[in-house]
Amino acid sequence: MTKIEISKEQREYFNENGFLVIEKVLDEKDLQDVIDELDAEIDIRANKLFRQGELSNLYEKEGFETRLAKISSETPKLAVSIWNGILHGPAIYELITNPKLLDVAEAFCGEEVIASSVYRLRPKIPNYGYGEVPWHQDSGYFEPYCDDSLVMTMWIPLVDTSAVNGCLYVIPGTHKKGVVEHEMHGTGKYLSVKEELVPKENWVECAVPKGGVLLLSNKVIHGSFKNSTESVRWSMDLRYQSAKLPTNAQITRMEDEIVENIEAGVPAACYPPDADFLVRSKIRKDEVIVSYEEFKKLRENFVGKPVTNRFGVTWKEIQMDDVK
Ligand SMILES: O=C(O)CCC(=O)C(=O)O
Repeated sequence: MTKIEISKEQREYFNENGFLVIEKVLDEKDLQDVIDELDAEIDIRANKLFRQGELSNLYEKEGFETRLAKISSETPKLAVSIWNGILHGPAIYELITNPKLLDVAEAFCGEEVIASSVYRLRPKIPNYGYGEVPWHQDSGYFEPYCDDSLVMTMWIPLVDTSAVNGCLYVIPGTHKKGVVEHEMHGTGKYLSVKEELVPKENWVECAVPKGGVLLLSNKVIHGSFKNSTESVRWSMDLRYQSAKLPTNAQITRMEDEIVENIEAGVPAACYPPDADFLVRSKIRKDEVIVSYEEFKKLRENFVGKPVTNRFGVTWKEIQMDDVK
């Protein structure tokens, strides 16, 4: 397989703006396995809701882009039950460890690449409030200790995205100004940059086509708005960092790597609630997670620590209790 190369111009663009769109990274097959896995989950969960009398129709004739939208017009329960990082099937594991994505991660984060379980599945349902993600910096959610390091998000659409179906918007250059104050968003489900701190101009619409990847710095302000179509805007956001940073991945630590030190204020990981794992390495080849079974075990057995509450507000990710 040919290695994905990042040009000098792309690197400079990312450093200058805090984001970069790369088209045609993933091919149809890379994404189809994830789509098939999601289709199968939707089918199982729709049948359960149907048997429980919470759904009047299975909408079996609808495709990937519309079935969950139809189901959600009757109940948000199915969408919420697969939202965020709940699912961890084999295709999701294959996507996180896809060599093309790891080439990109390596180009920015270095040779020792850690993937984080703080990956999220986001089926943005038409006209569903929680689907809009307010302006934020990912670092607002992470440990302050990692503010000045790169924890890269790769935002991966599973369908073509545009302003109409709720693509991402970024405010270029905001990653250079540090982490600004966030508050709890009205939904109680997200942090959002305080309104007066959000630049009012130069919002860039990132209409990423399927197969493309949007790279985001952990400090660039970004968010997404309403989906005004009748289809679901499906996407996943994955995260990668260097093993030199704090990480709870079970790996041998090298001399130049930062390990947890409570007295010195060094956290266990940049996002301690979720499990990190080594996905590419030159010096610890034997410690790379190479099988779905290992990944699954890690996801199921990991007990995380809370993240420092730096803004004094508590928020709770969307969960089933919200849709009773
Ligand atoms: O997918 C979205 O709408 C929001 C994603 C996001 O904010 C993120 O990946 O940090």
